[in-house]
Amino acid sequence: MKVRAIFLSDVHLGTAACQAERLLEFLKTYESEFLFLVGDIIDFWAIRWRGVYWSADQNTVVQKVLKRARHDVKVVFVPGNHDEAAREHVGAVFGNISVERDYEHVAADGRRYLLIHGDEFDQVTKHHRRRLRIPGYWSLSGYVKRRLKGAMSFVLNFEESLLRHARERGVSGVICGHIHVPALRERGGITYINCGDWVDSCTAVVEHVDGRMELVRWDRIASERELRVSEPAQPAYAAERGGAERPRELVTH
Ligand SMILES: [Mn+2]
Repeated sequence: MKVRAIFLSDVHLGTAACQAERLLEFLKTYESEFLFLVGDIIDFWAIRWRGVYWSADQNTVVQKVLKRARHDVKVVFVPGNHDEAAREHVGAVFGNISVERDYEHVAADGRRYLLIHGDEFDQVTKHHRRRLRIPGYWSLSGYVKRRLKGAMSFVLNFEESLLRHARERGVSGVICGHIHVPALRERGGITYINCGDWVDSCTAVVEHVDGRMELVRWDRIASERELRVSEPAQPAYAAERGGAERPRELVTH
């Protein structure tokens, strides 16, 4: 399927938790003019503390991204906190991939979106996790999964901070990642979009040729396909916009 842009975050290559096989299925299905990597693509943090886990599928993900960059797809990498070493290279171009601290993308409908990983708006990561050597997503996953007091307010505070930042920057919306809670919703005239991740939720965001943004839940699509193999072809994506989402449903391990 041809879309205008693909937005991915929190792939966590280099860890056993990365669902690279699912991401490859997604990338086989979607082609785009733009590919935005919104942070925590390679998990240097986990590699440093736990050692590297690198599968053939993870290798193929990297190859596919580099190949797209070579073949006229504009690829932009906005580093996150797990690949923050790349932040030292902001402004540089590697293999046709430009590295940016944050990035403004103008959608086909003229709406401007600020792309930012989001860790600087997570007060817990900012002040505690680095010191305690706890990687953000693991503790947050467990936190949300166990429905601990404060998990929901953590998510809402994060969204609120990103929306405020978008408003200050005068953009129509923000596209981020970091907390592994996929979302696409409007609040106060500003669109909050979180790409989710490829550890728990297997989600990505795509911009259609008319500028419409869509949250693609690849896990759901893949399991529907498996259930309906004998039925006629299913749509290649599930449209879903807005609506409140309960984060605990999105954390599956
Ligand atoms: Mn992160």
